[in-house]
Amino acid sequence: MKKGATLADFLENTTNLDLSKVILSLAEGSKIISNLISNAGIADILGVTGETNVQGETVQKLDDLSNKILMDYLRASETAAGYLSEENEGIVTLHENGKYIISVDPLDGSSNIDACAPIGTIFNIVERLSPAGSVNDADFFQTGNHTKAAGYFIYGSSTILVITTGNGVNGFTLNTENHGYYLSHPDIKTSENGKIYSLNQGNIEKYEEGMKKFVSYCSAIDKETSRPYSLRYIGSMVGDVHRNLIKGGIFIYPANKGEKKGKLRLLYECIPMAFVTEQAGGKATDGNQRILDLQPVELHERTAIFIGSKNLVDKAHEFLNG
Ligand code: AHM
Ligand code: MG
Repeated sequence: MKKGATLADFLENTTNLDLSKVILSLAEGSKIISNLISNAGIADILGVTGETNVQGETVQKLDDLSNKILMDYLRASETAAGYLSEENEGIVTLHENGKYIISVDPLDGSSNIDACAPIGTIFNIVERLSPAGSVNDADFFQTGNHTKAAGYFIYGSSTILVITTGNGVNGFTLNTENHGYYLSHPDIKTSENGKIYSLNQGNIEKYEEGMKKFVSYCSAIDKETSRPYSLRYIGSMVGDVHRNLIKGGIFIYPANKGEKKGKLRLLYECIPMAFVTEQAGGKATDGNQRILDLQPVELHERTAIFIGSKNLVDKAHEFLNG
């Protein structure tokens, strides 16, 4: 489809009506979130709520607001059946007759809010398995191979929706004047090679030997392979993965001494980002298996992740296994 197409037109041509309704309701919610983020300092919604979420993490006021906004908009879509969020302990039935199950990180990288750095909303959509009525955990425990649509909204210098319905990746920029999403990045393909590595290098002493060696490889001088690579780490998965998707690179959050399964959540962070990345020609693993092949067994479970340019992920594997 040509640049400038609306999100609604794009969805009409690429997916079914029920799934479109879910995606469009997420897009409407994201517009409210984007506006709140832009005006956060004035509206006095920076800072924390004083509560911790189910994972023991500090809840920012905007985490909480974003979660409520997305739930409300999804409920209004009527085709969304169930909702899982980083901010809710359990699953929520939105519509007993709904068809889709949505797992969301409402505001990823939220510790960056006060610093005005890019943050995002990540979503993964699968079809429900249960019959009409309340949804159950099994509806959510589907591997990434069952994902029907996934993507993220990045709230950065622009607000952009990057989405796949399993047929390539497209980016839509939010027009701040008429509040529509328009196709600005058609058919995004990520480079096979990259010159950026993104990880929390401050944790290096907690990394396993193979990881330490991979970091040394990235920072070593070698003209032929254009090393050293650049280290770029925002601390916002959406910001880091988006930059690497556009420019080529690898983002890693590995298992380490304090975090045996890494930090990032499988259902609403790693699976959707992996689906987008694979659809753009990249690769995503837990250091061993494809992220999309991992069988979820807990709502908020974590996994290590290696994601981005194919050859860089393969190179990291060489060090992990050797
Ligand atoms: P959040 O979902 O609570 O915001 O946490 C996830 C974020 C990711 O966006 C980012 O990649 C990671 O946490 C950064 O963690 P660290 O500060 O340990 O490097
Ligand atoms: Mg997150």
